[in-house]
Amino acid sequence: MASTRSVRLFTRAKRVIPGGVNSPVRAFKAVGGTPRFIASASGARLRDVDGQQYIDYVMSWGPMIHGHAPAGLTRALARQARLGTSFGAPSPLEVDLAERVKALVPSMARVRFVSSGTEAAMSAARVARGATGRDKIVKFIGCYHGHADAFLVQAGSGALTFGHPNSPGVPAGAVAGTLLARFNDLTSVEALVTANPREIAAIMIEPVAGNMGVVLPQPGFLQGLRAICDRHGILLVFDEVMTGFRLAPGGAQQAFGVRPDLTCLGKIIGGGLPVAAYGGRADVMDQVSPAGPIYQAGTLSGNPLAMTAGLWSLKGLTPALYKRLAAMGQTLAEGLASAARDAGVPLQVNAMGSMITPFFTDVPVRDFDSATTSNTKAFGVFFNAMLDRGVYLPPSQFESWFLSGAHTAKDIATTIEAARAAMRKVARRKG
Ligand code: KE4
Repeated sequence: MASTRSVRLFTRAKRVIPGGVNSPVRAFKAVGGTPRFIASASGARLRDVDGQQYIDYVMSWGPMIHGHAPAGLTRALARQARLGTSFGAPSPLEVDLAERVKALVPSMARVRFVSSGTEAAMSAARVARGATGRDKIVKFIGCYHGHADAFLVQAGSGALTFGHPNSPGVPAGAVAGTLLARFNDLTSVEALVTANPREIAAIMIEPVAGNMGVVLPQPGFLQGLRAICDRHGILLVFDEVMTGFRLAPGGAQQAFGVRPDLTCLGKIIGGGLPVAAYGGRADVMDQVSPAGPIYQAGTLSGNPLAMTAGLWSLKGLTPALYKRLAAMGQTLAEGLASAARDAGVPLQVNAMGSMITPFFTDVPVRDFDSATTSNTKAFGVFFNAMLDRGVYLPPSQFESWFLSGAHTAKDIATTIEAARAAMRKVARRKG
């Protein structure tokens, strides 16, 4: 049952904040019930305002790869806060972090910090247009690149969850240059390139999609995009806001060995503080103001408090961490599949490392169309049954679960036990 304090807070919140939340997917609308208002978090756990604890698989939608409130991070932030939180002037910390990012993601010869993944993606698109002199961008149905106008076309994440992937308020002109391809379908990309000769500035993609739920690139798909871009003078942009530092220290581009021209980063890069970045080839990025004419700016970009969190977050990306995350991810994925099988619930589990999505469908999920065959009612029953058992999942079928270095084998075992009971409940509800 929802905690009473959360119910009262949600009522208050809705009087002053649209839908009572500051980001739609948090509102539990897709799964029903009252969002839990969180009082504190530590390690792999959240504690709501009534003291109820949960094993957390949202992890702030990805940033907390080391878990919540690690002591080293909170100490570093306390120290920096006493030295100042934002100067509006260059500081050594942003140079340190930019060098660290370049060392981990070698394709990023230049890095520009911004404060959200939305800013990173919209800036990367502008730079691609400015550098090529072309206006059109290819995106993939079901991928999400933040809420900038040009990308709110058949977008994923919350836009998909609430069924308004094309938002009101986005003028037709803003999306006229946005072309839609299908994930894992190179033919759909080639058709757009043929139909728009020398007009496409960039192909932008989540190299492992997370915003229609986790959807992996089929063998050769990313390599195929690279070849199409090379043949047609198109920039390949990897939106690694979610996959960056998550799937490997160098992100999906390291994991799959495909080098994009531009990359967007977010989430883990800020360790839970508002940091995102875009960057890539020097000949492209050196056209960004003030080095060049393409304008982009931000009051809090590179602020020392956020840079401190980012530096701490990236320092801890050790091989041992990724080994543990991959092992726990595999155990959890197998446990979910087994729980569904034993309960007779159709389930497809897509996973890579510490990103997982159980789709409530018997159709293998390889793109938006197959993802949307999922039974979202069944997911809602599963979600609430897990929440009642102290496991906090992303409140949408079309999101990725995230693990952290703070999760333990015991947490995974507890989660699988809860999933066995929750799957039996789904089966009874024929949700
Ligand atoms: P933000 O503007 O929310 O920082 O980043 C936008 C963004 C861009 N690109 C990718 C690949 C992303 O996953 C995101 C944001 N991800 C969602 C979770 N699916 C954020 C959660 C939310 O909207 O509250």
